[in-house]
Amino acid sequence: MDWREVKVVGGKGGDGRVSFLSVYMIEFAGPDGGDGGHGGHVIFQSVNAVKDFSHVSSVIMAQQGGPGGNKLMSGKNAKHRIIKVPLGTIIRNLDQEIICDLSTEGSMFVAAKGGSGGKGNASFKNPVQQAPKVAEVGAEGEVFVYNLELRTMADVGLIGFPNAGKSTLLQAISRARPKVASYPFTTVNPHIGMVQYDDLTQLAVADLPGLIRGSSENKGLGYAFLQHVQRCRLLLYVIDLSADDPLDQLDALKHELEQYQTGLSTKPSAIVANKIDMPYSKDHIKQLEETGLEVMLTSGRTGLGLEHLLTRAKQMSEESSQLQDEEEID
Ligand SMILES: Nc1nc2c(ncn2[C@@H]2O[C@H](COP(=O)(O)OP(=O)(O)OP(=O)(O)O)[C@@H](O)[C@H]2O)c(=O)[nH]1
Ligand SMILES: [Mg+2]
Repeated sequence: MDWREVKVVGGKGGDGRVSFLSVYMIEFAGPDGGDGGHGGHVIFQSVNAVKDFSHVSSVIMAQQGGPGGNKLMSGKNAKHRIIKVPLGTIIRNLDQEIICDLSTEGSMFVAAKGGSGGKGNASFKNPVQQAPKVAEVGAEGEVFVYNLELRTMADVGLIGFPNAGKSTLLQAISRARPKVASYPFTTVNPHIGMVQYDDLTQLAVADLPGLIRGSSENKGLGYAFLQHVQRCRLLLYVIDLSADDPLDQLDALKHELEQYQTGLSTKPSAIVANKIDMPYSKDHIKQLEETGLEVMLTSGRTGLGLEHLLTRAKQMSEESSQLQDEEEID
């Protein structure tokens, strides 16, 4: 329920009315058809209390405006239809472009405007045409299709190929208990673990399902979760040192991120060179260090290097959040 396609339909405007007034002693008292009311908008509003899209239906229509009456009475404006969505909802159009990011409590996005009400015949009266028999029909509301998706707000994202040891790491550093097994694609949903520090601060670390070559083209499991990567402040590339050619792993991971969204692989990041306890694993470290990224040597299994990893992860994510704040002020 962290993704949904919805069609939104603004309410139709009410029709204008054709009517002529006839009162005592004046048979032709002139046109008195009122205007139609406006149709309602469909609006998305982000609230913290809502956690997923399970209550959001796939077609959402707003009410129609009321028709114009006689005696110049306007039709009723329809109420807007407000749909509550979770904080961190991203709204994309069908070209997958992000058009709105509802990340603060209470913010709203007008997804489909209602049509305006039609004018009644009274509005068409002019010196030449004293008894117009025309009125406008109400305009149709807007119709759009959007994709709603939920971005998890983790500080740190663990990115890696299946079996690299991401879940083992998360188990070792937090109380989260994602499944660990020696086959690929063990993790099918992102897990978030909270790392507790002595100074009472916390860091949310996301264990994301393994990426493979072609994930950005929707191969394997990773695609649906690449969206979560966008909001992580720090990316940790978890590289399996016991596998062939770690540098190639890193390039492939970066490539998939970049294919998914340009600029994603240039986020603040570091390399977690994992499974350092395995034989020959140290042979590849130099290669990784030459990439210019900081390399942290770890073993999720023996616990080696985890303390250093946590200290640096905290420092780096704080640095990047300061950077972000400064950018926002600019
Ligand atoms: N020797 C050694 N084995 C490890 C280490 N970390 C993980 N493993 C083993 O590697 C295998 C895969 O570990 P997982 O933590 O499930 O890997 P993952 O990256 O979460 O894999 P997916 O969920 O499939 O993407 C398991 O058999 C782990 O026991 C490590 O530091 N050293
Ligand atoms: Mg896993």
